Amino acid sequence: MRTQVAIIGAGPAGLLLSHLLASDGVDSVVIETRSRAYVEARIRAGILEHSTVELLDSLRLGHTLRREGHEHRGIYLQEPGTRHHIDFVDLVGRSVWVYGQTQLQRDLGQARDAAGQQIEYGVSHTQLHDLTTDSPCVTYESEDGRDQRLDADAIAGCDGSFGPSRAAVPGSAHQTWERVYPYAWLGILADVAPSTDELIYAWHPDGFALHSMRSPTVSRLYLQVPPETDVETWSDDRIWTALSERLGAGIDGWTLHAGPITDKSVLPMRSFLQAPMRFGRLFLAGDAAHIVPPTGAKGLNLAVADVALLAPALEALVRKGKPALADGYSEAALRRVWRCTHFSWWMTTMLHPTGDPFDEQLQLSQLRWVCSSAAGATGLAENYAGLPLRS
Ligand code: RFL
Ligand code: PHB
Repeated sequence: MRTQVAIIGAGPAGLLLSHLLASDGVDSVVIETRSRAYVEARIRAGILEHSTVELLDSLRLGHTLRREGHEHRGIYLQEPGTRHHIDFVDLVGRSVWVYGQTQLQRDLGQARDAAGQQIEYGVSHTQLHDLTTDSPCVTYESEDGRDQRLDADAIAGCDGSFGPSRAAVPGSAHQTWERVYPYAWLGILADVAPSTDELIYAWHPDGFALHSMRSPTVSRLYLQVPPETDVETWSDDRIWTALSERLGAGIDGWTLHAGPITDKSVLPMRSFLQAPMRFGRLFLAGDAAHIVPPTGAKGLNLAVADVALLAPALEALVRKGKPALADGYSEAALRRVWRCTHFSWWMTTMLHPTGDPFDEQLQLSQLRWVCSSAAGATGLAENYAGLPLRS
């Protein structure tokens, strides 16, 4: 098989890239290890930045999002006894949208189906070859057990944090940075109406808690827990009691509504970055190149921002033979990646107590400054609502 761009991974980065390339007249084939049902059911991100929503609108991918998603003006930040609203619209003129990654994944899948995109699910043994030549290729085994070879002008590694693309770059040709945080999140999905109109990020001496949501009838909530936590040690009752305490039951008569928990998992927290995001004819995008802790809601949005830069670069390279944008891709993408890496680290370290009394006082001092100073609140709003794409 031959195509112009071989895309490894049918997550948001891979599917959106194939969509952007097609609108620029570039052919691609997407390969994916998991089944389509698995990819579309994976519960992950929930917040889309302003620029992500604008991009989806501009590609006519925003109808369902506009109909079923929910626009939020800002977030609540709190410490015990005090809840403060940070209004992004007032501060920086931009909002965010609550829209599950599962929903976005389905929208992208349907749009690619309508365009006749070739996507192979259920592949295995994906390997990348000849990356430093003008004709790289990917080999893999298809779902029905046949050996396949996909020749291309370029390969887009959109295969997330455990895919083979990142590892295909020789150690001598890249640098990595990593921060592993000494805590994890216990995340639940519950069939209960959210107890808040906008997300609540709560600092609490027992640990951070977050009240997010997916729809008017489904809530998504998180608790800071030790990294080695066994999910079985957290009964539903224990989870709701901890959430209720940490999220501030009693603040101005507020209460948390409990309901049936439909999903429960523990998520490790780390920052990771591999640069450059290019090796020869291999271009990395999304989680394949960088991971951020979820506190700033940046992972999915960064994946979108990467492919918004990568698509025109690949179009110029493979259709017009002009390498300038491709040569500048990594540096341009990394500016935003580092900004989001810093913001995610900043939000994370402000909100997760580690038991050190000095650090806790610094966290509270910073939180109070963000809530009381226009400069502090604007900084958070600007980063959370998202910087313009291609800035
Ligand atoms: P994905 O979504 O991981 O997709 C990569 C795809 O590559 C496939 N793959 C392979 N395909 C072929 N051959 C191979 N050998 C392959 N190996 C792997 C995988 O099966 C997969 O389908 O990466 P992508 O596209 O870069 O998208 C990144 C986002 O998924 C990720 O950053 C976000 O989910 C992060 N994230 C959040 N981001 C936000 O912007 N806002 C949020 O509120 C937010 N919350 C979250 C999150 C991530 C979470 N988890 C579990 C990681 C909350 C959670 C809990
Ligand atoms: C989510 O809804 O899953 C979510 C929202 C905001 C975050 C992280 C996760 O910062």
